[in-house]
Amino acid sequence: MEETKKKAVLCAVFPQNGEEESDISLRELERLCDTAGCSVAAIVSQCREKPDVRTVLGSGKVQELSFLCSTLEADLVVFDCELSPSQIKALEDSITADIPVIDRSMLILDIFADHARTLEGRLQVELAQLKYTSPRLVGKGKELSRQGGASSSGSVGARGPGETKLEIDRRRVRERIAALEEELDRVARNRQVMRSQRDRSGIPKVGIVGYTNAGKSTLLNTLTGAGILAENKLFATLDPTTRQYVTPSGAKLLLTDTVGFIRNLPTHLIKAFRSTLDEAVLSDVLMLVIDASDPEFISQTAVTAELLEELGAQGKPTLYVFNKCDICADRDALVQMRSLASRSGTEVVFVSAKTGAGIGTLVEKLESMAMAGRHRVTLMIPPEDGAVTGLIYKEADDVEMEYREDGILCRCILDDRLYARLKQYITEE
Ligand SMILES: Nc1nc2c(ncn2[C@@H]2O[C@H](COP(=O)(O)OP(=O)(O)OP(=O)(O)O)[C@@H](O)[C@H]2O)c(=O)[nH]1
Ligand SMILES: [Mg+2]
Repeated sequence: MEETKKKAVLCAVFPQNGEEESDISLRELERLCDTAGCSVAAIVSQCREKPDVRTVLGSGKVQELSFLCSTLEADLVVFDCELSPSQIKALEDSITADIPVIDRSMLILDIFADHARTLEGRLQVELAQLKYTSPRLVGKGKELSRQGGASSSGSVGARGPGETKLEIDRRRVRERIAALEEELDRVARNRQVMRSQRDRSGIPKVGIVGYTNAGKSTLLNTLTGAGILAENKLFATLDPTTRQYVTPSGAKLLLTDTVGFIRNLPTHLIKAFRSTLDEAVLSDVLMLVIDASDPEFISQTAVTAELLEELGAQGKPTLYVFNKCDICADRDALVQMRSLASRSGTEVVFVSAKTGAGIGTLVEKLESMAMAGRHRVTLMIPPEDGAVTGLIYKEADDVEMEYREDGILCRCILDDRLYARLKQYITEE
């Protein structure tokens, strides 16, 4: 399929001393292109204190870009930074070849559009595209006005938001945005109801979070045989998946895998996926998965931590899972992380979701974190104290009652307070 791949020219500007960071970001942009089914034909980057207001790159570089696009027969141009609608128009006008210019966020949204499977995921992507992409699709609207939605990969930059034609006027875009927001609200309320039903089961919830491609889905598959698509692509997972996992000692946990994080993810994109991210963030414990084989794992972890804070998940008990230890090159960095973690009291484990190494330790740690302040007990309640069963039904979790001649045998999970109160009945824990 190599010959059908679209050819992209990537562009970036960076300030003095910013070259290294820009390179890292560009390498990631290359991977995003690959995920979207494009190959990178050339990279145009320029050191500038400030991006040009009109065309980001300086005029000489724009000429070079135009020349490259023509000679390489490029199909699209992707800027690593955010572009305004007028910058896109100016750039498209300056490039001789009749090809679209898009930015990193538009590319990410294209990938999201391809990977969204659930109704909620699709609605979220369409809404984000209408809000972000549609005002930017100006100059080259002609070719970009195809129908969107479930198109196959490789159509990057050639897709409009959702099923909306780009020619539709602003009023209709506004109406569609309002309708989508309403629909999403309804879906989110449903999710809320499902969430509170699950809450009542009292099973601790574990959110699997981390940078894209860290191995979150692979880890959930290894633990539960969930059969989730895990691949060497960015944003393989868009919709959250929850699976119950029973630890070898019998504790039940609900594990949720969700969309990964990436650097330079605009805040409004995060907001668009807020309700699915909440699924992971509103859990009792977080498993923060890190690709320890990636030379950038430290900065990726910083990005993840920052985004988690933005989502209001700071301070939650977090288990740092250093994954892909089977192919980890930088052992020294790992040793450093381990000693740093032990000094700061952070919980860390080193695993390979692929080979299963370290998974036993991970489960032990996870269980003790998730069950902290919770006691799985068996109670024997004499018939004359039968009234306490009301309290247990109301406040304990995972309750099973067995009515016997000599009293009521009850298995359940108690929090610290209830545990202290019912201590006299406990026969086993
Ligand atoms: N060698 C090795 N590869 C792994 C390991 N865990 C995951 N991978 C590979 O890493 C790639 C990404 O794994 P995923 O599980 O899809 O990663 P993810 O975090 O769910 O990624 P997104 O859903 O895209 O955010 C896949 O090709 C996996 O096979 C591991 O422990 N060792
Ligand atoms: Mg995944």
